[in-house]
Order: sequence, then C-alpha cells, then structure tokens
Amino acid sequence: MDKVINFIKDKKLISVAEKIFSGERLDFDDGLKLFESNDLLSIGYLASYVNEKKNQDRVYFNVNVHITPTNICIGTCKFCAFRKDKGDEGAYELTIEKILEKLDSLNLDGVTEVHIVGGLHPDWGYEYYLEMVKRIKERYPFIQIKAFTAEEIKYIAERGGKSVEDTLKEFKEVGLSSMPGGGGEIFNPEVRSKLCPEKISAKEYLDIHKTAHRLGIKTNATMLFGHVESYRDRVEHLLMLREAQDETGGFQAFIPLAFHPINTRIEGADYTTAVDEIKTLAVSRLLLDNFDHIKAYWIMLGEKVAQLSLFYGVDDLDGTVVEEEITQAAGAKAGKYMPKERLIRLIREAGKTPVERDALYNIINVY
Ligand code: V47
Repeated sequence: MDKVINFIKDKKLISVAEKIFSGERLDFDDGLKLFESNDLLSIGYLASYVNEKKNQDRVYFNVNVHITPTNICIGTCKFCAFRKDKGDEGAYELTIEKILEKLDSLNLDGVTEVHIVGGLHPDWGYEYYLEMVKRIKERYPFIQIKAFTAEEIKYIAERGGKSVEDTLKEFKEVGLSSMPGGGGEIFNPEVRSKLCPEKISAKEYLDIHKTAHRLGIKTNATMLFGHVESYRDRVEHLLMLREAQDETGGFQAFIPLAFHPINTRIEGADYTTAVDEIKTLAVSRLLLDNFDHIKAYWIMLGEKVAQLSLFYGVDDLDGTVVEEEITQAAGAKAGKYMPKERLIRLIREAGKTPVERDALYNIINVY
C-alpha cells in the first residue's frame, strides 16, 4: 500500500487512506477532508478499493417502473418543482383504476419493481393508500412494490389514526416489499427548516426506517445535495445514517440525489457539477462502510456521469425507470427511460459484470 500512498496528490488524504487500508472506520474529520479535497482520482481509488472488497466487479441494476399517483401535496418543500395545490393548472390525482390502467399500458415484461411515491394528498385517507398497494399486488403478484417515503408513511398513519408500526405491518401484509429513501434531504435541522420546515425531522425519518427494518421491511436512504448545504452537513448526514445502520442493518442502498434547480424556490440555485456528483458518490462509499450498495440514479446524474461513477465506488445503477416525474419537473436532462440492454452495455464497457436484481437484491440474472 506504500506505493499507492505515494500516488496520493493531496497529502491531507494520506491519513485517511491509511485508515481505509487498515480497515479502520472513518470519522467526521476524515469525511470533511475528503469532501474538501479535489484529488478526485485518489478519492476514487479509495472508494473503488472499498467497493471491490464488498462487491467485486459486480454492478447491480433493476428493471423497474415508477408510478406517481398525485402531484397534489400539502407540503411546500422549496426544492420541489413537482408539487401542486388542488385546482392548480397541471395538478392531477389518479384513481386506483387509473393507476392500474397506467401500469397495464406499460410493458411490464421483465419488470420486477414498481416504485411509488407522490404528494401528500389532502383528501386521500389510509384506506385509499392501502387499497392501492393491495390492488397492484393482486394484479401483478410478480412485481415487488417499493413504496412510500418515511414522510408519506407518517402521513398515511396519521390519516388512519394508527401508529407507524401498525401501518407498516398492515401495508406489508397487503404487498409492500420495501421502502424508498426519499425525504432524507439534509438532516441538519437548520438547513432542513430552510428547505422544508413542515417535513418530518431527521430523527423521525430515521425512526420510521428503523421501525420498518425491525418489521423485516428493507429500505433505502437518500441525501439531496447541491443546494444550500455545506460539506459539514453532508458528513453529518452520512454519519447519522451509518449510526442507524449499525443499529438495524436494514438499509439496502444509499442514493445521493443531485439537486435540480428548475422551477424550484431556492434562490441562486444551479445544477450540480460532475466533479461534485462523483465526489459525493465516492465519499458516501467511504463513510457508509456498513451499506452494501451505493446507487447512482442516472435520471438525476445523467447516463455518462452514472457510468463513470462505477470507477468511483458505485455498484448499483437504478434502473430502466419508466415514467419518472419528479426530476422531470425540476429540469432533468437525462431522459426518462433506459432500455435494459443499454444499462448492460454501460456496465460492460466499464469492465464490470452486470447483475440484474429485484427490489430486494435477489439476483435474477448475471450477464
Ligand atoms: O424525496 C425532490 C428528491 C426524492 C428534487 O430509494 C429532488 O431507490 C433533485 O427518493 N432535484 C424522490 N431531487 C426520489 C427518491 C428516489 C429516487 C430513486 C430511487 C430511490 C430509492 C429514491 O427526490 C425526494 C427529494 O429528495 N427531489 N425535488 C429536485 N429539484
């Protein structure tokens, strides 16, 4: 490893590299040094070293579709370009019949996951959401339902006058397979109150995920980056996730979400850059030593950065993603759909082995 250490240009990273090579856990200061460094190749080398120990040359991907049942939302998150009030132009709400029709209209051949998130609709009750999951599962028993952020679960539970635990138990019974990581944003309370003052706190987000884990429901975690947060906020966010994962082990993947500025209400906001995106993915790989998977969401990163990230600690590409709406509203440039063959090619040309997985990381095929 001495030879490798000689190649590290940013000498502040040497002590971090030594910890990584000796298997020692990184701390807050290490995380900050990594984010503050522009020695992207060294950070990438380290992240790749850690990833290859965990995942060898495998890169996971999935064949999935997104359904967003409504954009009407009582929340007012400033980064969200998707939300509408009832009666606004472009506001929509899908009945369960319409959701099923929409799914019927998509080519579901080989689809293993439906990803469902949407607004907090002022009129929808507990039973509506439960029925939605039940009817989708009845119609497509072969598709795993990854649905509802922690924020939505809390809202649904409140609508039904139930605890989060009872709600999750009931949703699991009717077909909920796992939960997405949306709503993580940035945990720091000051930043959170600037971005989304009405949203559940970091503690609530983590408690809901931990409750799901204890009930055998796997979840993902996210961090929305590139708006008004600092590197310190990012490190704090990642270390809070690592601590929660130490407790339950129920997180499957971490997904850094690159902020998109169009139609949002964040002053002076701009798109993230490739360097910041790649660095954030790599540092996430290094700090989250207890997460198996770091996922590049190509819808937000673009196909090219997502592919390059496979050299910087990423082992998971989500996914074929038909019908994504949230990023489209905020100025997505990447497109809406990626054929499976293209995902396989992106992974192969990075010299890695494409592994198709379902929502629970069961292996469907190795290419
Ligand atoms: O919670 C909202 C984010 C999330 C913007 O768990 C924005 O497998 C960028 O969580 N720019 C929803 N991001 C998406 C999400 C997700 C996506 C893919 C996979 C998984 C998973 C989860 O999108 C929201 C919010 O954090 N978001 N507005 C925006 N302007």
